[in-house]
Amino acid sequence: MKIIKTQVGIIGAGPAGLTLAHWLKQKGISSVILENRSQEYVQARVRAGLLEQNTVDILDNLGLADRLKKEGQEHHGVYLNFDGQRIRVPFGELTGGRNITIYGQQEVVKDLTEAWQEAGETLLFETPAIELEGIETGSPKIHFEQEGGRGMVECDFIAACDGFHGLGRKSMPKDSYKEYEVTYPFSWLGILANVAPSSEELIYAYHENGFALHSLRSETISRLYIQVDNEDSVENWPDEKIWEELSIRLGTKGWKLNSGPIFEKSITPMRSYFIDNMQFGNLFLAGDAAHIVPPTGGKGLNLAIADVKHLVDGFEDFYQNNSRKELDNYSKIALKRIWRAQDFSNFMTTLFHKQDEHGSFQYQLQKAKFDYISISDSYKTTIAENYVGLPFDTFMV
Ligand code: RFL
Ligand code: PHB
Repeated sequence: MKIIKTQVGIIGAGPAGLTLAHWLKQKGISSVILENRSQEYVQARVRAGLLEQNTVDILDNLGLADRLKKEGQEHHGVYLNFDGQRIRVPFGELTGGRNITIYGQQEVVKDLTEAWQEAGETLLFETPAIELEGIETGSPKIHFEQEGGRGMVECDFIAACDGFHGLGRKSMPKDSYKEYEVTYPFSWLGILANVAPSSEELIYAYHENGFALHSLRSETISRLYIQVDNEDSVENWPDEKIWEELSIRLGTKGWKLNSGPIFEKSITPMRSYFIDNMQFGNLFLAGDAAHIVPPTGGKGLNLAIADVKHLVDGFEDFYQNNSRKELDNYSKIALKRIWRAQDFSNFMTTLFHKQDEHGSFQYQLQKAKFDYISISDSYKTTIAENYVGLPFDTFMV
């Protein structure tokens, strides 16, 4: 049996696991990463694109942002549409110069994976963690499978960065946390298309046909989403129908949507989920393993990286000062930001999605909010500072 010894055993090579590994290395703490899927699969998985200022700064400080700085696009504002009326929320002047950057999650994953491999560090693909042992002790173990054989990681701590369906959360005793979950009655149909973006900045739109979002990946690739029913399937959405619907929902006077060949189409359900305790003994959860937010606020990946920041603080305190104080506070501090992000994501989701008939009480509340945002700098500031992400020193325990 293959036995690997390290200080922190990391499950999952998504944004959380990879960032944690690099950051620990910078602090002189060793780790290995186990990943269920193949390298090709992980690097091709299309997901997020919006990086908060904190996330960009962290990757930059780790020396992992060279390509991001070159190819990513910094945005200084966002457009909000309601019934064809468009307003802009500028970031710079409302947030003291903080911005967002558009750069695909799979590009982040690719950059971090390659840098880890180039440094000669261990990342085992197609190697699922199958069982955790001794998480309540100082020497936990991760049992894994590889090419039909078995192996084990012997470590001081386990970091479960293994996403929503991972093993980490399932390995916590059921009575060690409470679960909170909201399933929204709609989903997103997301596309990637070979066409120049029709807007330099993102557009979130409420329309009586439903929500739409215009995002982008590069000067030649657009990323767009529309609200669909939970029971809907991509077969019901030929390319022409998608472009027609996007054009209606995002439309405003004097603006035209560019259309082009669609090369990726998928449907994502909208869900808010989290647990109120992200650690047990020497097992710590980070990222989607512990929480899911609906993508309307662009917060999922950014929350995962924020968890990692607090986890690194904890491990550094442990290895440098022989203290568990920061580690013991991990859930408490991480959850402050998670609650904030749950609220903001829920706010953006309920503001822009069609939930009830056009003209209903719910609709009037949404419209009243939008009308107020359009005249109030305070409301715009609230949106801007949440959207670009609050600085780390905002949250204390
Ligand atoms: P990930 O990325 O799911 O990575 C977890 C990894 O763990 C592996 N794994 C295992 N490995 C070994 N053994 C096991 N037993 C394992 N079980 C699982 C998995 O294969 C996987 O590689 O979690 P992480 O690192 O926490 O990252 C979270 C983000 O991926 C997620 O929050 C975002 O993609 C959410 N999200 C967005 N977040 C943003 O911040 N900004 C956005 O603009 C944004 N847009 C989005 C999104 C998510 C979307 N979808 C498809 C859910 C748009 C969409 C459409
Ligand atoms: C994306 O570009 O994929 C994206 C941007 C903003 C969101 C969600 C997804 O709120």
